[in-house]
Amino acid sequence: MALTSVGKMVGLQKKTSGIRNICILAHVDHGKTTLADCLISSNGIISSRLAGKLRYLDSREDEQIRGITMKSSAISLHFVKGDQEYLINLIDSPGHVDFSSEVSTAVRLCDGCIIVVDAVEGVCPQTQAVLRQAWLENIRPVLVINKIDRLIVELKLTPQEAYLHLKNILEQINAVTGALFTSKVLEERAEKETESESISDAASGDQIYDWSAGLEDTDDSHLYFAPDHGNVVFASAIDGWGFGIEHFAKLYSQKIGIKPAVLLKTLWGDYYLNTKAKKIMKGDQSKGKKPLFVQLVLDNIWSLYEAVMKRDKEKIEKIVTSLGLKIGARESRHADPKVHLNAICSQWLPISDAVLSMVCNKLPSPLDITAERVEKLMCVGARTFDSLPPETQELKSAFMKCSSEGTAPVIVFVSKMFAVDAKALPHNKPRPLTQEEIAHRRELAKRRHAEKLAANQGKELSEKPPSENSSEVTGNTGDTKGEEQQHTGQVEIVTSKAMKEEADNKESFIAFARVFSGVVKRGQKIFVLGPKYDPAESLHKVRAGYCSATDDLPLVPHMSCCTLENLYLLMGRELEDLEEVPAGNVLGIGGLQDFVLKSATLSTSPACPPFTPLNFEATPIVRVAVEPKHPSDMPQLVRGMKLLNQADPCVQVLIQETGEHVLVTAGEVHLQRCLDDLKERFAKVQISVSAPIIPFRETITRPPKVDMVNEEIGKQQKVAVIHQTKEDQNKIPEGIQVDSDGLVTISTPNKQATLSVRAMPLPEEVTRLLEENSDLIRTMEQLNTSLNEDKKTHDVSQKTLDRIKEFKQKLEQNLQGRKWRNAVDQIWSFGPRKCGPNVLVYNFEGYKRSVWQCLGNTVKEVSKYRDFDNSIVSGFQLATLSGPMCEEPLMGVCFTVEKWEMNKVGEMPSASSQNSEEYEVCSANEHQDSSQSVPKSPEKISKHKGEVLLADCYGPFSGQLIATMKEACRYALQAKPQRLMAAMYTCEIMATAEVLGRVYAVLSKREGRVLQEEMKEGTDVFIIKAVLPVAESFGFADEIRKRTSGLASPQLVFSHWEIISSDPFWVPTTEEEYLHFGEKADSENQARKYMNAVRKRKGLYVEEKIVEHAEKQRTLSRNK
Ligand SMILES: Nc1nc2c(ncn2[C@@H]2O[C@H](COP(=O)(O)OP(=O)(O)OP(=O)(O)O)[C@@H](O)[C@H]2O)c(=O)[nH]1
Ligand SMILES: [Mg+2]
Repeated sequence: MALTSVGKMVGLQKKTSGIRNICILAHVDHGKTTLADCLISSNGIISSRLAGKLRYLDSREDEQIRGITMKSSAISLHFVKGDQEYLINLIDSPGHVDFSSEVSTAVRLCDGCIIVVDAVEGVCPQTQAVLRQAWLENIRPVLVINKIDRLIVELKLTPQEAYLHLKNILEQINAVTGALFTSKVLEERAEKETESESISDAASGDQIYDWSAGLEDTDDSHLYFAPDHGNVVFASAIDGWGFGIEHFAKLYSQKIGIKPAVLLKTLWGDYYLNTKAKKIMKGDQSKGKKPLFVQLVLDNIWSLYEAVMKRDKEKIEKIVTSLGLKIGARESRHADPKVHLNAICSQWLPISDAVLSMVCNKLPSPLDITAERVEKLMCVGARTFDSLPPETQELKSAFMKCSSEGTAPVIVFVSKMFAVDAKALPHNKPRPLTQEEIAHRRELAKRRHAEKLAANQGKELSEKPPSENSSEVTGNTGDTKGEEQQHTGQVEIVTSKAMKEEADNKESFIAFARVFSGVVKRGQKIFVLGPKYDPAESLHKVRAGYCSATDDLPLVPHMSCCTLENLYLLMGRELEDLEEVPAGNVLGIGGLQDFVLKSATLSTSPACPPFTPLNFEATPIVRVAVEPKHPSDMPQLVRGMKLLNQADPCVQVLIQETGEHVLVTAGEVHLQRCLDDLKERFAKVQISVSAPIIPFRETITRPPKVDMVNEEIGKQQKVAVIHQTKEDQNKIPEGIQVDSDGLVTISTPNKQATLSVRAMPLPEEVTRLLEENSDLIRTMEQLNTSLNEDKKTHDVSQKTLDRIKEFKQKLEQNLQGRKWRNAVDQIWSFGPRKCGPNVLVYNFEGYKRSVWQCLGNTVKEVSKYRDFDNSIVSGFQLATLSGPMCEEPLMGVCFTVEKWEMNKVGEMPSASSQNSEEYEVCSANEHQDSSQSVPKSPEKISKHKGEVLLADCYGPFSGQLIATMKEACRYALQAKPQRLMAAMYTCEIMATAEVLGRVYAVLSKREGRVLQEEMKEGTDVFIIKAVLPVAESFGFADEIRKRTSGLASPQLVFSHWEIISSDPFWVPTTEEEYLHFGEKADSENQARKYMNAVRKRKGLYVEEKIVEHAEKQRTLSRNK
């Protein structure tokens, strides 16, 4: 097929109803890029022989070498179906978990997606993950079951078995969709219920609670994948074939004389053909009947494969002629039967036709965007759509219309920035000339030639021919005279040299974007709205419709104005210049690198809200520190890291307090790619990389009941008095009282305040709850801050309030018993960073400010504590950010402040006095009394208080309080048994029975734990689910691959934190323990090993005995 010209594409871009923006999603290696190749080859961009081998969209070198996709990339295809023409903007995405952020960026720009599933492997973890992502973005999926050839060639299934296997896969995938759907319906129903509840408050008390009510009256049939709905294609991308059942329904309706509609309904399912009666009967397989699908479809494919693989020439000939195909001699004589097969199949059942017509039929055009999706895109965080300013709400109709009229506001979303070599930009490279241009040049050259001849004849040689415009002479038309060629050649060299120099040291960033409304034009001015931009606050500052020069743009937070320099059509490895792009299209935008970091919303209307942030599934967890090999290269490295940060949606680049430059990536493969990019593209300097920095968490546990040799504690004699005292020595702080129950009491250096703090481990479920709801906690924090500052608060949606209430309830359910009484109501703060998995609880009289303020019942706090409570919270934040073991963040700890005493104002002694007992201590009640008794001079008091509290030799009082609180928390923590927590990966490994043993060996060597092992139905593949500490995971995937000769390949996904059961400070104290471990206990203590490694890395003091008794070593032979 001929290449489609850019002009044609531009024409198609204007017909919005014929546009399909789609992405291909799947688990790693299920054949996305191969499928994309087949679709691309239908447009003549690559030859059909190379389709599947080239992997055209894997344009990076490392993608080709490793054979996995790492970046999503887009290409526009032209497809004709009947008399309709379509423009398909196709995005290929990576399947490896490390790159799941690339999937998020792709999904946001699309209206539909093709889910690819390997017919052998079936539904894998990433298949579920991408289905969930598609679901979260409200985009419609269609299914391609790929690699059916493997069922024939590798598994050697019979058609009947293959049918059952395929049916099974469909059921699995529909089960995943079903689960997503059910959860959503239930949620919606709950919402409706609360609404109606508030209207008719419990009118009928004896209503029966029927949880399935919502499910029954919702039609969900369109959600499921079913071949008879036309949303499933069976394919083998590598062999170039694929079909939907309508193809066969049409074919056989003529042959056997049954209506296509009937066949379409019965071709998939338990139906069989009664040949005598010429009827289709519903039947079961127990009667030995072949289902229609087997009889009419699979049998044919199987026999074709058999014939070609066995090189049965006669049979092949028969099939080929009966199908009316023409196979070239080259293919039919090729040594590899696969080539022959590919030639036959791709003519018989061309995969691109099947897939693209399914896409055009079943997936929506940009015009069909749903109101639900629009509202979801426009409402950030706790906002409701109704709370947006009216101008903003009006924009919804622009979204829905997706209009390209001149008056429509322009709305564009940039989902990621990607770097291209400046040399690859269209205006920097010579492009092939179109026919018209060649003709035009020929004309020019002829004219010039004629002029010259005429000049020669008229003997007027003094005038040179007028010099040509350099932009016109980049190619060689083949028709010009040698003289002109020289001339043009020179111009070309000069311009290209200058460009080359410029391009050499420049990476150009292109924004990967989609136009949701209006027409973007080159040179247009547009607002760039950051994720925190709030139209409600800023709209009045900017005149509506205002978007002129950047200079006099009023200062509006999170908003800037820029010019769209270049617009590109994304064509895989190539980019094509465009002048304008109408609504509904995916495009590349150049010149935004100074305005957009990773993603942004662009609009001509300042009323436009920023789009909701992308849903990222992966948690960046692998950290390394990088530094240049030559210290003088530091500036380049810093610049390079900045570029890398911009070019990758998921990487984090940090500079730590220690001055280290740290990269945080999603996994090993991602890390490798980032380092390669840094070395070769962005920094171009030699770098050295530290060993991965493994994150830990610190926590405390309940005191153990048994000791290290499983003896009950307290029954044996403690013998290790030496250890005991030494341990205590470490902990003895001056002026700090620790009672037997772990309550720590400590005073500020100026003795003005005394705090008592206790640390307790939180139940596991509570920690998990806190982690899951960290976003909610952050929202609560924002609400509370604005409440405290008496700022006008945002309209909080009822939904958010309900979520907060529900969260509180769940906490209450999990924190029961005497020691947690009132704890939930008295939660003061979360930490670290005010949203972490630790809590601060106050448990003293007279204080009332809790995190639940935002739920309404606010009490204005007017106690003496008010001025300083921030210091206490800050101290807690600091303490939870780095624990005493190895300065890693805490997790699952509750600190209770049981006493907070402040000396009575006005009786301030000098700070040097040591005797704190003398001072009168006031409780909150007393304070209230005293403030009532001296109501006349509040200023005086505060002035006095301020003077005394601030002026002492220990520095500002608030600072002292922070430090004291931090110390108190640390000692409280040390009074309890401390433990390290390790980050854990889960992984799913697929392995065949032969290599199973070796997989287990590797797992146990690395402290992995197998959770589950099951056999995949119909295959000899085992699926092993295991957890593995992140600390032991480096090189794990490689080792497994090597040990199993590439048969097993795990993907590691961060799952949770787990307490390491051994005590890092443990030393033997009882007789049994001495017997078992020896005096030094120098056998492995995993927790201590980890702890010391972290301390060493951080340059902290490590208590390690290297040699205890130095003895001269002697060899026996010398001794003789
Ligand atoms: N037997 C068989 N192999 C296939 C088929 N389609 C793809 N493959 C092979 O599967 C491997 C992976 O294919 P890719 O297209 O790179 O897979 P992918 O889904 O793009 O992988 P990632 O992008 O890394 O997630 C390649 O070796 C392909 O040759 C098929 O239909 N049959
Ligand atoms: Mg790929």
